[in-house]
This record gives sequence, structure tokens and C-alpha cells, in this order.
Amino acid sequence: MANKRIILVTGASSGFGRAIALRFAAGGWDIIITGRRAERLSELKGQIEADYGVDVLPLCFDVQDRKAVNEQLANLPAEWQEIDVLVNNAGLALGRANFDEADIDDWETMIDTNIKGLLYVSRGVLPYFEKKGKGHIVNIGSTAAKDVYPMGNVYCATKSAVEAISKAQRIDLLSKKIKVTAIHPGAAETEFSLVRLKGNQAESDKVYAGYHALEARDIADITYYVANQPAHVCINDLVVTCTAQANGLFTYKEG
Ligand code: NDP
Ligand code: 8X3
Repeated sequence: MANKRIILVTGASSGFGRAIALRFAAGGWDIIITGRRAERLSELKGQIEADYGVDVLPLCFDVQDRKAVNEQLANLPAEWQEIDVLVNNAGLALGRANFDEADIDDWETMIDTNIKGLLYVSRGVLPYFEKKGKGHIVNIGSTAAKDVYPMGNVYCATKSAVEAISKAQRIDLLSKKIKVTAIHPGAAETEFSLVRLKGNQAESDKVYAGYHALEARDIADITYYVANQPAHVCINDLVVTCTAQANGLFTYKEG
């Protein structure tokens, strides 16, 4: 694996994370893919290795589980330790309900995954960046970080936290030559809404009806561009929506 570049992407079993893994594999990178669904990770590893001939290391853990994150990341095989880019992508929304009606367990899961999980994984990878003398963290935020919308309450708050943490990392890790990029996508057709709406496919389909939402590969291409800038260039913050969406509050839908 000499002279090859390594990316670790969380939440690679679906959506953006899967598309990012495939895009970087196409560019010749070796990939560490993580998620909770081992079968999907194993299927993706097989596909990538067959199609692109790069190496893939699947790591199955829940980012909410601090001990599991630490154990998995502290014990990477030697040939996988020289990570160039970490993409903190694993995350979710659960429920769409007014503040006074939302499920508090849903709030806790979003906070534990989107905020605490991102913190645990970042800290787990940092020692490898420090040893290497450089690194790049790409945090997947959301337009929900920029505009709070009705019934978005705690999901929006977690993505605002991702934005604040990205700013903090950029400041505090300057001397370690670690780039930090936050990418804030608008609506994208992945499994996101199916998860948010707890398996209700018909309601999930409605979220994407009447316009062409972002596709996972759009964000994968942008992540690849961001990660391939010269050493002296850091793209700090990107907001990316489909053409039909102005911001977190306004989307033009036909019909
Ligand atoms: P998907 O539901 O398709 O993918 C989410 C991924 O996150 C899955 O691979 C899932 O893996 C992983 N994940 C979720 N919870 C955990 C956990 N506790 N531990 C480990 N992995 C976890 O959604 P997207 O691809 O759309 O979402 C990816 C990111 O993009 C999220 O942070 C989301 O908030 C953000 N985003 C999504 C937008 C959209 O409209 N789709 C827009 C803006 C931002 P597994 O279940 O196997 O653990
Ligand atoms: C996902 C996009 O609009 O559902 O972050 O918040 S949205």
C-alpha cells in the first residue's frame, strides 16, 4: 500500500458514505468503511475490491459507543494507520415533530450519534494525523445547521453543533496542519428520510416528490474535490443544495 492514500468514512453502509467510498475507490484510494450493518459493509468491500482493485477495511461499530469507537480506532492494523482523510458522515434524523411533542429518546439518539459520535471518531483518528504530521477532517453538516425549520428542532441543533465543532477543530488543530471542511448538503435522496420517518416508505417518497433532490454521488464528487486540493488550500465551509432548493426553508416542488 506504499504511496497510496487512505480515507476513513463513517456511515458507509448507505447514502453519502457509500457513495463517498465508491468515489474515492475510483480515484485509487484505500478505504476504511464503518457502520453498524456488517453485511452491507462486507458487500461494499467485495464490490469495491472487485471493481477498483484497492484495499478496503470494514469496521463495524456504533459511533454512539465511546468504548467501541476507541477500541476499534486505537487498534488499526499498522498498514491502515496513515489515514489522510476522515469523513465524519454517520448521522441521522429521527422524527419530525414539534418541540412539545417530539420523542425525547429520538433527541438523545440524534445527539449521541450526530454530535458525540463525531467527537469520539475525531479524537480516535487524531493520533494518526498527529503522527503523520497532517490530516483532513471532513464533517457532513446540513442546511439544517444554517436554517432551523419547523419540527426540525433537535436535528437542526445537532447540525449547528457540527458546524460549531468544525470551526473549533479548524482553530485548535491549526498547528497540527489538519484541514477541516464542513459540507452542508440540502435535501438528498438517500435512506435519510426512511430512517427519519421510521420506515414509512410512502411518507419518505413524498419528501422527494416534485423536484430533483441531490443524489449521494453529488456529495461524493464534492468531497473528492475538497480532499484533492493542494496542501496549502483548505475549503472551510460549503453549502450545497439541489437547484430546486434555496435553503433549509424553501424548496420549489412541481405539482
Ligand atoms: P443514510 O441513512 O442513507 O445513511 C446514514 C449512514 O449513517 C448509514 O451508513 C448508517 O449506517 C450510519 N449511521 C447512522 N447511525 C449510526 C451509528 N449510531 N453508528 C454508526 N453509523 C451510523 O443517510 P445519508 O447518507 O443521507 O446521511 C449521511 C449524513 O448526511 C448524516 O449525517 C445526515 O445527517 C447528513 N445529511 C443528509 C441529508 C439528506 O437529505 N440525505 C442532507 C444533509 C445532511 P448503519 O445504519 O449501518 O450504522
Ligand atoms: C438533511 C436535510 O432538510 O431534512 O439534513 O434537514 S433536511
